[in-house]
Amino acid sequence: MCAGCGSGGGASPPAASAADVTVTLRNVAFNPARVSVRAGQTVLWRWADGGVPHNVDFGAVTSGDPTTSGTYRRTFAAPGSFPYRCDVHDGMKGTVVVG
Ligand SMILES: [Cu+2]
Repeated sequence: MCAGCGSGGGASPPAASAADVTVTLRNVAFNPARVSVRAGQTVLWRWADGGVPHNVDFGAVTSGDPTTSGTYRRTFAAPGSFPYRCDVHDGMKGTVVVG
């Protein structure tokens, strides 16, 4: 335990909790761009592209403003195909397929 550590540098949250699939944001791309999960499972996006800002934008749901670090997770309750993009980079797209 480290009671005095305070909020720290924001490198990574403690105990990056259960994600079923991880997508890494690197080289101005979502890696992998297409992932498949089952309904009720969680996708974790992890920023790892140095100083290049990205976000995850599903339209109605987004990770927020573009950022250069951190994580975002979303749990998909219903089956379907959910395309998303990065608001900063036109060609940076991904899809979550929920079966
Ligand atoms: Cu981007």
